[in-house]
Amino acid sequence: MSADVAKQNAAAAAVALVGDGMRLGLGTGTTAAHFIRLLGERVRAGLKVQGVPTSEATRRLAETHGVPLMDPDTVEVLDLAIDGADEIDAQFNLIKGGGGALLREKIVAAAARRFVVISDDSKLVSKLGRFPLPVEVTPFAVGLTARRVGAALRAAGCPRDHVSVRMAGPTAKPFVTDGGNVILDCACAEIPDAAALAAALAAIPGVVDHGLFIGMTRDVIIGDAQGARPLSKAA
Ligand code: A5P
Repeated sequence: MSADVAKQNAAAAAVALVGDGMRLGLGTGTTAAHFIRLLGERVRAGLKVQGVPTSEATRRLAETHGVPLMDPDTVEVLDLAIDGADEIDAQFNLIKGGGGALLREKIVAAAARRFVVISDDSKLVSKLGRFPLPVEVTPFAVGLTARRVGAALRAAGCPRDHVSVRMAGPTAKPFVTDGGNVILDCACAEIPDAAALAAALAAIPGVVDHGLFIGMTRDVIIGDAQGARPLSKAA
């Protein structure tokens, strides 16, 4: 079974949650792209929604599929946000930001009454941290900030503390986010206490935000070859 079919099935289950008149957060990544494409089909069939995209790539995709967009500045609350994830633990804490969109993804998810994560089962983990944790930082003094991020990983008991600036394209220039920042990818191997590391990273000057989404969702939909199943959060 291809992971893409599983992602499509998870996205289809999420599209079924969308009702007329909803204001939606539109995630970033390959799984969210399936959601946007399927949402576009429903819009063409008459569904009325407005979306807030979590990246410029998602904005372009939504426009391509005819999904109406609203100005993020005017948002008070969104009815529903749908996005993928890089890792999901049993408490539904997440690592996100593999696509470099974590800052807008977190702003949009936090503005939603309901944040639903869609995925195939490869993203389910017992402990977060095998996927390198993305941390978005200002370009100024990036080496200094990276060293402080490494110290935070060590203080949090992570077995590894390798921090590297994400590069983009064949020119080997740093990847630049939609917000004009850069991403530090943190190879930590395992994060013993994700909430504690999240707080430590947020306290470092120069860190704009990080890819740990702690306690932000109660809804995960896992797609497979046959369809999709909602997961229950462990007690
Ligand atoms: C984007 O910055 C990420 O948070 C994505 O949501 C995450 O990388 C999942 O991507 P896929 O759906 O492509 O696996």
